[in-house]
Amino acid sequence: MSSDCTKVEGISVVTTTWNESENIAELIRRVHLILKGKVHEIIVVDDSSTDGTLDVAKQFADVAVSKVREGQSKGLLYGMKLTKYPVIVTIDADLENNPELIPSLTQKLESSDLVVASRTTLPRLSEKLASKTIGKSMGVTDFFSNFRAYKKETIANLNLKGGETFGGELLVAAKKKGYRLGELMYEPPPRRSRPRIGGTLRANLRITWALLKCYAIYYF
Ligand SMILES: Nc1nc2c(ncn2[C@@H]2O[C@H](COP(=O)(O)OP(=O)(O)OP(=O)(O)O)[C@@H](O)[C@H]2O)c(=O)[nH]1
Ligand SMILES: [Mg+2]
Repeated sequence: MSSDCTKVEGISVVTTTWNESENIAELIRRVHLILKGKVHEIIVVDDSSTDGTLDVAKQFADVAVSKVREGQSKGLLYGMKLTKYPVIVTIDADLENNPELIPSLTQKLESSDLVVASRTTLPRLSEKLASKTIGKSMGVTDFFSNFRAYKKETIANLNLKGGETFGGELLVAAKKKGYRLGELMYEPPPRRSRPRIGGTLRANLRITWALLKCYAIYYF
């Protein structure tokens, strides 16, 4: 890997969507703007949105594919396997992850194999719990943040065992393979009022279940 991951070798930015037609064009615009002059591509994996997200993505992204709805983790892995550059950035499509941080994120790959952009404030109880438990073992505050930069080899030969783990398994698998995890802290913009993964109770239960699955994968 060259010392400047952002300049020489190219960056593949991957996002997954489910009904993000209001946000996807703006996300792609901001990614292109911040990576202007750098070799890059944007890949959108849409899980059969019903609001026309795919049509918008096809207009602006380099690659836009549709598949059956299987959740964010499988969507991310699917998209990562379509990438052509050695540096991969994953980012949520809902504009809660500032694309403007991508250069700082990829720059940190000089001293790590995978870098997580961690929010300074974690909104959900389950996310705080993950941070204080498995996150401590990983050295990552925002364990379920999918705003990350990866050297491509960290995801090679990776098959998800846990199903939907909101990206947790990707982190655990990389750690188990001995890759170095880094972190970039950032202050997130305000969250939207209706997250796709469910309201407060449902989201907390789903995230806690994902946390248990990640622990099992980490230790067994
Ligand atoms: N491919 C795919 N992507 C999904 C699915 N559900 C959510 N996403 C995407 O995953 C990203 C995160 O979803 P959010 O609803 O923002 O979940 P969250 O960020 O944990 O929730 P908030 O913190 O409240 O925003 C967004 O880009 C969604 O469009 C899904 O079933 N399949
Ligand atoms: Mg979100």
